[in-house]
Amino acid sequence: MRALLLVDIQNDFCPGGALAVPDGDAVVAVANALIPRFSLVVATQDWHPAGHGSFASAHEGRAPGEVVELGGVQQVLWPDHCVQNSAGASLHSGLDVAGIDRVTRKGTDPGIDSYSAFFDNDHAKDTGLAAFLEERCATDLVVLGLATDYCVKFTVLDAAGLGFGVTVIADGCRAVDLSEGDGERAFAEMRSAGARIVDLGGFS
Ligand code: VGL
Ligand code: ZN
Repeated sequence: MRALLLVDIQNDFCPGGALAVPDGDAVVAVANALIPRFSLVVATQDWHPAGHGSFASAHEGRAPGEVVELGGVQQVLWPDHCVQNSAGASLHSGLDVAGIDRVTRKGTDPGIDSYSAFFDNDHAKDTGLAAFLEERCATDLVVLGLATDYCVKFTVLDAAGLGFGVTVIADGCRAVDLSEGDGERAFAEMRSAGARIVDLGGFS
């Protein structure tokens, strides 16, 4: 059984948002085109408490883009984003939310970030998503969303590591591209991990 996994299609990652990904809202139409083709659809939501350790504002003298250690792993610092219950944390209003069966929230522990939909960045705690998918007999995942070089990438690497067959819809993803080429390198890493990378038009 194949499930659709929509990663962090939230206002703060779209133009006008706190951590806007260039052209981020372009993924909404791709998501909406795919949702009716799946009997199981999961969306993730980056869901940080105020003052989260991934926020530059939580580290005196630090700016977004700098790297610190958080929870024992390297952490890029971000502007405050996806604060729990804020408008920025809401799923994009254009997304067909009626077609979504379950929302997995992540990044709730202030002491560690969670790019992946499955595990915190130190892999010590899991979100429960893998158990849910197994219970629903999902063996294969089709993944798209934001951002290619962070939450999509780490979600796909963990999914492949957990044994799911993974297809990534490339034109349903957009990258932060802090360094030029980060998005393309992320697709290459996902492919090396066994993921199939296709565009919506080539998906069947
Ligand atoms: C993300 C940076 C910080 C993402 C989340 O969804 O890719 N990126 N938090
Ligand atoms: Zn975040």
